[in-house]
Amino acid sequence: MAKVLVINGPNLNLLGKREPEIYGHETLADIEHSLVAQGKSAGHEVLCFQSNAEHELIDRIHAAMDEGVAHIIINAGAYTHTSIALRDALVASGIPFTEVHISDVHAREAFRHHSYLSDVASNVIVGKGVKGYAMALEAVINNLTT
Ligand code: CA2
Repeated sequence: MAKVLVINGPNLNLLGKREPEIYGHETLADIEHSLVAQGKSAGHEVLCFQSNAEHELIDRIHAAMDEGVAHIIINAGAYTHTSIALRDALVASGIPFTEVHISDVHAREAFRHHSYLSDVASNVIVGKGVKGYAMALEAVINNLTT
């Protein structure tokens, strides 16, 4: 059994409550429950964490190092486009990670086109809606099993 940590960054606690035309109708709790179930059915443990605070996201990544987390799936929200500190934490952890974005960031404003995470991510899933989280976890599970 492996541990997979799913991290969501700022404003993603609003999923399903605002801007459904961009982010869909599912709440973060819905998404987290189904990821936990998806992991469990493959024999793995999925841990979930959301914060609006950059330092809490960094602290959670640091804690993951001592917990034996095998993989991190992260939607860093707007910190994707701004945070060298988050990138440094992910790289320092040595834990491989998948970057997820619900919307197609490349079809949106220019300031969303650059990610501080993509070039150090092991996988990037963009613009698949909230299904992107399940796709990310499926790929992680397949890699853990092979
Ligand atoms: O598409 C994504 O998943 C984003 O990471 C979402 C971030 C945005 O800053 C990134 O450029 C792309 C914004 C998260 C805001 O989440 C909300 C969810 C529901 C309602 C309002 C905001």
